[in-house]
Amino acid sequence: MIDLHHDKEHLVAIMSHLQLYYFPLSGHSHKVLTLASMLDLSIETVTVDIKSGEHLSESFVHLNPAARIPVLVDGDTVITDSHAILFYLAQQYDPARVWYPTDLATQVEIQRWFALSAGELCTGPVALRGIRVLGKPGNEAHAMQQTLRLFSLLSTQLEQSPWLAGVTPTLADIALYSYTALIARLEPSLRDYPRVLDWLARFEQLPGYRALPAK
Ligand SMILES: N[C@@H](CCC(=O)N[C@@H](CS)C(=O)NCC(=O)O)C(=O)O
Repeated sequence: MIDLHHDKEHLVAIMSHLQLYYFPLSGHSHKVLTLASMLDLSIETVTVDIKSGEHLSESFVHLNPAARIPVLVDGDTVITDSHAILFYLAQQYDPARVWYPTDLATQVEIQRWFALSAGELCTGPVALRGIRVLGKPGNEAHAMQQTLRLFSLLSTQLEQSPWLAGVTPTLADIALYSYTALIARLEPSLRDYPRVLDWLARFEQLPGYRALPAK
């Protein structure tokens, strides 16, 4: 049977010209590129060299007044913030509603993980990697404590379900995967969280999985 709705959406995706302003080492950008790859969307990347301060340029701040990458441009639509971009791509280009399912309970769970992704994930793994790998200033002990807190939360959830928002992978897993995997690679004590490591390994088997940044 031909699904006309699906075909129309697919056509929209093919005809769109998606551009992502990003930086190759950015985990927030990696989330977006992962979903695009899993949805089989073609997306042009535009590098913004945040190391040399390109994100502070007048033209970039015009695009995103918060001066942060990633930023998605889809025709006349500009979306900033990785979570808003994930939501947009899922609503616009995932007609089967795999990544942001229609049922309210799952949507609520995804929003809860988005909040943790903008909170504990940033004060923990993002900050810790920044200090250790990217030479950013910060309190390493605090970042480590926050990282352990997040791993504990992930582990408790994964005791109850194979994926963060239930029985199938969703945007919640995409939002949390990149920085969790990057920090697990760096910090040996995180190997004490086998459920989290198993979840990372499961995620890496999903069709369209995109390899992590080099460091
Ligand atoms: N909440 C934002 C955070 C984005 C973010 O922090 N991006 C970093 C790179 S990964 C950035 O642009 N940093 C620029 C700066 O540090 O001034 C999101 O999820 O997109």
